[in-house]
Amino acid sequence: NRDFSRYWTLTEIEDYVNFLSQSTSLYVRKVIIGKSYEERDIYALTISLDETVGNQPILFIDSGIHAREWAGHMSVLYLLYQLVENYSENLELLENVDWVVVPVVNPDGYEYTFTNDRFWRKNRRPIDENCVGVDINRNFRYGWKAADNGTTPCSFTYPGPSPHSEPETKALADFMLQFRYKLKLYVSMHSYASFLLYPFSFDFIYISNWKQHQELCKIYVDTVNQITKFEPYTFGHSASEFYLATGVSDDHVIGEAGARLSIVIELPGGGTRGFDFPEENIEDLIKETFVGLRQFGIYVGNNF
Ligand code: 0X9
Ligand code: ZN
Repeated sequence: NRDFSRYWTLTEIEDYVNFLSQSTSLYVRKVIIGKSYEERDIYALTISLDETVGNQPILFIDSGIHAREWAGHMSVLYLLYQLVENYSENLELLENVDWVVVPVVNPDGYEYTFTNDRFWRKNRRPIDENCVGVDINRNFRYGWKAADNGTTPCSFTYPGPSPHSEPETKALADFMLQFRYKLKLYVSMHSYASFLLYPFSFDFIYISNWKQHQELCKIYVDTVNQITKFEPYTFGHSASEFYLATGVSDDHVIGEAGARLSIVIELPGGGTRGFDFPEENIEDLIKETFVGLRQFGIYVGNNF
């Protein structure tokens, strides 16, 4: 399955990842990093030209923390296609960078958006008689509940009873630690806003290397805006120019996993509610997103 003109089911995604992990032209390894609440595998693909991931600076990218943000999953799958199947055209992205990719952080939620509710966001762990799900992107330990946003279990940004209470959060957080200090750039794919965010989210404070973050955001935004068919991008500081959000992965990776750079990509919106980006445009979107992500790869290769 290599049809990038439509959305893929959870099974199709896993089949493709399994297929890619059989590559013999470079080192592609599928790592099971944990299980979801409903006991689905959560997996990563590591991609590098030599056997050891981490000999080169690592670019770590995830998608699917939020179930309904399907454009993110597809963008990451297309990136994997370019890095693995089309590697000979992308050698400059592999010679100086090792890639670690988690395409579906929240498989239970993703499945649920196909079967029950297209706009489901959280995971699928029942919390009380009435409410299901924790927002994985409020459940990370660094800055967890630093600002009380008064959420209840029914809220769509419910942070969970304690940090890393959710198996999906714990899987991602533990797995990241393996690459501590080798992690040069973390990218988390979300939608929607046509906006790039840099830390911090949990408070109105700036990260020490905010200028470097701005430089990198500007490269992505300028590159993609030249070719985009969708709402052009802007970028800015997460808490002050987007909104305050605590316990997010992009803060956690800086605060607890030693990453140097951390960026959230809020892809362009579309459809009826922004998250349901139209299928007829998905191929154009993921191709232009790859042009931006390519710049990230080149930047990491040149700067670390
Ligand atoms: O709120 C979120 O978790 C992210 N946006 S989304 O619409 N995809 O849900 C953004 C998280 C990062 N930072 C800030 N919100 N400041
Ligand atoms: Zn999101």
